[in-house]
Amino acid sequence: MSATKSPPLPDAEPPRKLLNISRGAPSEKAVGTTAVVNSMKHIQAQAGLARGTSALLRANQKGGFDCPSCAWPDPDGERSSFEFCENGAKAIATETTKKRADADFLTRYSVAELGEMSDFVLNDAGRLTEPMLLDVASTHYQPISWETAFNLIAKELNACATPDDAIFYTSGRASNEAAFLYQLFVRQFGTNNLPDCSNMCHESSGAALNQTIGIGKGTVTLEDIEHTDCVMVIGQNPGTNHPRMLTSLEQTVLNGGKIVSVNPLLETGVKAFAHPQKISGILGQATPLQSVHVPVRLNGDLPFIKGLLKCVLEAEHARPRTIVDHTFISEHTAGYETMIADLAQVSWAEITDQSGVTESQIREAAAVFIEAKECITCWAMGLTQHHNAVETIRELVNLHLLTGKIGRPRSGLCPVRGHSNVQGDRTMGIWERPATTFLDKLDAEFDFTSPREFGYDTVEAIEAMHEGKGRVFFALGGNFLSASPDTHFTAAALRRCELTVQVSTKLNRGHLVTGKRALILPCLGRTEIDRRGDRPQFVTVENSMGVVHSSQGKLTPASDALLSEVAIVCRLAQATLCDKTATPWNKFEQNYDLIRERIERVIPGFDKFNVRIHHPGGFYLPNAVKERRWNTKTGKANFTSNPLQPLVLEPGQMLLQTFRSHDQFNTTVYGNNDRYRGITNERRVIFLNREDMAERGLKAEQPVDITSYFKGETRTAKLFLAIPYDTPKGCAAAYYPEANVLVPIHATANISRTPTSKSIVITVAAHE
Ligand SMILES: Nc1nc2c(c(=O)[nH]1)N[C@H]1C(S)=C(S)[C@@H](COP(=O)(O)OP(=O)(O)OC[C@H]3O[C@@H](n4cnc5c(=O)[nH]c(N)nc54)[C@H](O)[C@@H]3O)O[C@H]1N2
Ligand SMILES: Nc1nc2c(c(=O)[nH]1)N[C@H]1C(S)=C(S)[C@@H](COP(=O)(O)OP(=O)(O)OC[C@H]3O[C@@H](n4cnc5c(=O)[nH]c(N)nc54)[C@H](O)[C@@H]3O)O[C@H]1N2
Ligand SMILES: [Mo]
Repeated sequence: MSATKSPPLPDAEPPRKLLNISRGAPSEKAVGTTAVVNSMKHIQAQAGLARGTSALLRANQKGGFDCPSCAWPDPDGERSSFEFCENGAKAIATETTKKRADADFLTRYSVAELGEMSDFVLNDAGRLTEPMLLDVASTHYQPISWETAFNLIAKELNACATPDDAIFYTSGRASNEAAFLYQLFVRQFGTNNLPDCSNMCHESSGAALNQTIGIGKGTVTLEDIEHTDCVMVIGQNPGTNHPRMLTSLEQTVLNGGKIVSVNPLLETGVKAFAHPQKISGILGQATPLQSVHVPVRLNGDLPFIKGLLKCVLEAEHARPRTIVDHTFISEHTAGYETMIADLAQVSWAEITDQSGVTESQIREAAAVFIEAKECITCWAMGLTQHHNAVETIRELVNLHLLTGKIGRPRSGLCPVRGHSNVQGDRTMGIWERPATTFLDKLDAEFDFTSPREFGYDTVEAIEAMHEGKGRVFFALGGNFLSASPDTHFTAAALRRCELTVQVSTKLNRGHLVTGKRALILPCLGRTEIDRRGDRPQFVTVENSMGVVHSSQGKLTPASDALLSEVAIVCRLAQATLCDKTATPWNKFEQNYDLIRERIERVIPGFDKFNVRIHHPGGFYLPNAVKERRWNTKTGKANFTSNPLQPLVLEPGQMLLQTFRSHDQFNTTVYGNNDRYRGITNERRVIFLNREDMAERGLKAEQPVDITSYFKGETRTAKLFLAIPYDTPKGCAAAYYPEANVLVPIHATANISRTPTSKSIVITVAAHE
């Protein structure tokens, strides 16, 4: 093949084609039998009933595998035989599918032809089965042996002028063992360029919590949630994204607790829940969950929380020494006076104007919070993906510090994680900004000197590649192209690399938009037997509540050629580092206990790892905040001052949030429906406030184009259907990844640099 001929490039965006939409009213209750029927439909269609059911029954069981969907924890005590949810079942179905995106499939279509397929069709092609190479100027992927693939990567990596010319991404499904070895290899290679999906996810939570309470993680357990007096769910859609959380919220309510939901949308999950494993639920009887719903405007949370703080101070004034926890404040905190003084400068007019809710709505929510002796606040992407996300989360911390509702049973903070092991990956050192203490221990254990300069986060990695500074891009899982902001900018960045490599289970658009050469390295999934050395191995993961437990698949792998992620990292390290490494990669690959021994010696909290991991249900990592110890610079829990920074819109502009339908896991599209929001058979939709539609003369289901604005730049997304919806005026919503073309690469949060994909400034007009 001629190296000069450039083949046609596949489009980086999902095809701009409409399906055949039908609409109904949003659902009044979540789960129930419809969800069970739906789970079984997906399982049967993909995996077949026997293989699928056998997998489902092992999901989240002690001794089974960790569900590859979200990071919601499992009960510590007795578990039901159905510890999975509808969307977990879809994740399992998609992994255990009988379909294969094998060499036959991948050699049949050119990458340009594959690019014309929808994300649903790409994923539906099935499991990847053998390593594939897209060579320079080639139109099609071709099979390649593992050995040749590793040698090719090693050659490209070693041709880098500096190790910082290579970028190593991680998605949050990698096990602790794979993640630990991966960061070790990357640092032995000589760089801290370890961007991960967390940069786009809970980075803002980590940044806010580390500064204020000294740990970047949550401070509560499942037990705490079920027995607290109030759970505030803010900027999170548990019914779709953490469905098993509804079981816990139902328990909270049955135990007499209240749920406050703060969300521009009245999401079905928090309205009412019919437990699918209880007779009442099967009969369709639902437990109403939320007591109060506060429909804040997009990015209206900081002023809303300031309103809550004002109410707390007022109530304390009326009933002195009953609401504000003065003993806690004086013993445990710093910065109280400044915070109080700054709060006094903020007026109710600013609060209501910028939050989009009335004073009485705020007072109603505040009354529940004040009345509750104990309270837990849970949040997710609705808080983390804004320009002032870190400030907003710090303000939440202020609320809990002021009332002492932290570091004691049934009270605290709960950033609800996304990917099933995203929290564990960070614990294992997947971070572009590692702590010196961690690197020192890593160096001592493995007898090398790790680089100390911070690496690129996700957005910095894209910018670097765009400037031609990234020679090799390697991804341990995920779909960097479609998950990242500014799809076309990211595509151009990836295309400048010499080599892009992805360790994957399923085909996605990221495999089509590549560097000059590209490799797909197919790996085992969570549900599959991982036989290495003389026995089946297991891996470990950490859930949202800091519980480390084992995960062991029991199904026959999708193909004999698959390698585990651990094996891939070990072989990559050996091929690349050769005699420059003294680490026993080969032994690690044969026996994962040996990896755990090393994790124990490097990372605090893993004492007797290989013993304790066999305790049914695993073990909790230490969490100083639970004992009211604060590993912050001041040694105290820090109050902070977080000025209001409203986004100023021009006439006609609105804010757009990009969120998930009920039928996807991030960029993996399971189907084209969003049952709870009443949408069937379409993803190219934009939910709009009815008045906003009328003002623009838009009719229901009319095709529209969306333009986004940032510092004089514009971006467009064409051909979406306008859907009238109960969303606050000026607040629109569209699905990710279709809307990612609109997210400006430089629109990132202060401090955390997370893309602001929940508040994009847009206009909407009839489609041209
Ligand atoms: N089935 C399924 N499960 C998943 C995922 C999936 O795609 N599918 N993804 C996983 C991952 S990686 C993650 S991070 C989590 C994501 O879990 P979520 O954060 O629940 O995900 P989103 O769909 O982005 O929903 C954001 C929610 O916040 C609300 N919101 C948006 N902006 C604002 C705001 O400014 N203020 C407030 N108060 N609310 C706002 C939206 O209306 C929506 O209800 O889920 C995980 N679990
Ligand atoms: N606009 C917008 N953008 C967003 C978000 C948003 O709300 N709005 N959310 C952000 C968030 S919270 C996140 S976490 C990121 C997600 O970003 P990523 O984690 O990069 O994306 P995923 O879609 O979860 O990755 C899916 C791919 O992972 C691979 N995969 C699945 N299971 C495994 C496995 O076990 N091992 C390996 N090696 N590969 C596997 C499959 O090939 C699949 O195609 O996206 C972010 N992007
Ligand atoms: Mo996430």
